[in-house]
Amino acid sequence: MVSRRYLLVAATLALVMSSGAQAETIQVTIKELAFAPADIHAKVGDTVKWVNMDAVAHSATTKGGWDVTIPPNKTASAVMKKAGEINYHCRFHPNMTGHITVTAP
Ligand SMILES: [Cu+2]
Repeated sequence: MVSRRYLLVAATLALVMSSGAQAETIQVTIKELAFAPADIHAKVGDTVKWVNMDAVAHSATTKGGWDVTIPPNKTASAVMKKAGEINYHCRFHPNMTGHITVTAP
């Protein structure tokens, strides 16, 4: 006979598995005045985390959108809130550019 406890565990597991993918954190390294990788894919709800390995501050700046400053040897992040194609650049070094494709979760 199947125990009540077993059924509860199975039901909970099914619920967890059907709730979809967990939000992820996608890491972008900044080194020698460049974003690497410069082109990433994310889902709505995911976090993009920039890791600045340079001795100078950088930013991930979008036109009319979010603006994240990443101090030297520090990290900073932004949550992707809506689907779309995002072009970003560094406020301090405009030739530093990156791109994020954000898709529905
Ligand atoms: Cu920069």
